[in-house]
Amino acid sequence: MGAASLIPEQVVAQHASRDSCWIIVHNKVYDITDFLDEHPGGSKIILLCPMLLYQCGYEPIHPPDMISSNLPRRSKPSASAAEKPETDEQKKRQLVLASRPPLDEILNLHDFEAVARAVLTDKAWAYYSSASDDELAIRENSVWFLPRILRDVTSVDWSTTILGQKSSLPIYISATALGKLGHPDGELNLTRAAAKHGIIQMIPTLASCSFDEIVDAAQPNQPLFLQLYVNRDREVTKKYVQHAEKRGVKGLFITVDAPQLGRREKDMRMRFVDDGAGAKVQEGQSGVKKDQGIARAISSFIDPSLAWKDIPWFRSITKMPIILKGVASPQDAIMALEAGVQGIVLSNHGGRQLDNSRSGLENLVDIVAALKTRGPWPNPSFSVFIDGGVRRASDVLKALALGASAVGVGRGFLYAFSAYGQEGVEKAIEILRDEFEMNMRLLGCRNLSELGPDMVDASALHTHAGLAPQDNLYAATYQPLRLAQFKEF
Ligand code: 173
Repeated sequence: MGAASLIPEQVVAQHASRDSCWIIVHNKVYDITDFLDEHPGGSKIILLCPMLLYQCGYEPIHPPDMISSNLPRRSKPSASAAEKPETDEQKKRQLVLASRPPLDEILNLHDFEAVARAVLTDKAWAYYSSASDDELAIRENSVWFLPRILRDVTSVDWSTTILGQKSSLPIYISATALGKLGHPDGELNLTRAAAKHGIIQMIPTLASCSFDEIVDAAQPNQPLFLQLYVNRDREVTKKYVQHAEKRGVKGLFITVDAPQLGRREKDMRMRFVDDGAGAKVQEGQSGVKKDQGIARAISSFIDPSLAWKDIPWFRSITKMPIILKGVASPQDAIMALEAGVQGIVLSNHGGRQLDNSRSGLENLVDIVAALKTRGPWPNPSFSVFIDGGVRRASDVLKALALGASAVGVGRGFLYAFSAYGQEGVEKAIEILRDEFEMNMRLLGCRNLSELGPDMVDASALHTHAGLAPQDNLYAATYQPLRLAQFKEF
């Protein structure tokens, strides 16, 4: 294409209103004025463009086939945008990537987190790591083991089944959005590693890769689950769910703890820092509040009216097991059982939704006790999962001892592929596998059915004092009292 057809970024930025809206995707300029009202995420977010595209990127948010399957019907690429030179941030990222510790020096999932923090862009790190408000609910660890001795633990087996599907670990990969913020292959890193190691991936509704791309990357008969954000337009949801079932998905995890996205202030503040000239477009013309983080900006399609009365409808549109993801109270757990769903995930959404909401682990004991009053336990047709804060096999074993069927790991794998791609995820799985072997031996458990509440001390489970994470914002602004000062001498 000749130089004459190159359109500078600044020119595109002038077309950011309802009357004329251009965007840049993959270095092509599109006039999408007519498409504005049909955008699933609403028109406001599009009116952030082209700034948004440069800020958080089109790629992580939209599947690659989005523009080819939607836009060309209405708007052909008008021209190519001027190639953007490599930014300082990109150059720095290349240097940091080149100096990562070798993978064999990675000993645990915290190591991945540290490497991910260094290699991710500030924006991606802020999005992935942020929790809500004061970030108090993000981690929890108050259960201690009571191991048994003198049982022949030469061979130990930590394999299991999850919703009837074989899994080499009592862990599934929980859904996390926007995988391409961390690595160019996004969620496919997880799909491929899961296939190699026999674990199950839950595909997020808001994956960067398209649903079909992920399913196509899976091996024949590789079990996959789907996480669902329910659309205000139920026809969209119905089509999506039925397509997933047709493609062989083995479980539908409906997120029920996010009628509105929590305030992730790290994520929100990144927009302040990097706005630059684009902020004018945002404030003056788009009506989208400047203080929205990435997640809030793309979540407007989620239906806050979702209610118990909708469960029979979900049952009527699919035969997949239905699991409610984000349950926190015994009353809701019983309502889920009575509503006839096949399970629940006890979760506080990785501490990203209601801050100060208790962890899945903490809620597990009361919820299992409540469920026991309503029928057989363990109940083969009703599974209880937990997620949140899991970095070690010991975290998983504690949950299983207290009655969970399996445990979801989200950020742990996200950081592994952000740092090392598919290899990182494989290494994380191998580390967890080794930890299971050692911990099961040390616990005196030969298989997972030998785990039980008698092997853990959960008496400090509700003791938040002392175990509660620090409120960093408070700590940074609080001015401590000072002791009497000596005179200078
Ligand atoms: O936790 C999240 O970030 C999340 O679930 C989400 C929801 C909507 C849009 C993007 C991410």
